[in-house]
Amino acid sequence: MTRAARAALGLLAALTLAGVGAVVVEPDAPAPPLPAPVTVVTMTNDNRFEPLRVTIRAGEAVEWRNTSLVLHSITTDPDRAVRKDNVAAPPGAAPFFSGDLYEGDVYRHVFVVPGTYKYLCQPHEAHGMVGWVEVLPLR
Ligand SMILES: [Cu+2]
Repeated sequence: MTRAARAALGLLAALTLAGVGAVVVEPDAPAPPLPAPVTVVTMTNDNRFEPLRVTIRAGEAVEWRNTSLVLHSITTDPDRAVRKDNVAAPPGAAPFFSGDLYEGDVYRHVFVVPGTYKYLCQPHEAHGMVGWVEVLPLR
């Protein structure tokens, strides 16, 4: 490979990692790593998850952003729920807990096990602050 071709490939890889442009791969070159898609859910001043339900594929992440002035959290852990039916996860999925999320904080979780997850915000469970993540199996 010429130096120019190598430089062009390097630039393409950098643009790809930055989420810019199409991926061009030479037939004999290994595919550059693509970042897994991230689905964003915001946590609002009126104690809601927006959107309420998201659907992703196994191996993808959901990123919760506290865009409010209020403390929120995210958990699927039944031990942190007042009502156990406010959380759910498929068999084999370990419960998770974000910890306290203040204004501007971000929490990301990668979902590996397909199935339906129901999660809550611990400070606002009584206000009905719950949400759902549907994780589809790999194609
Ligand atoms: Cu909350």
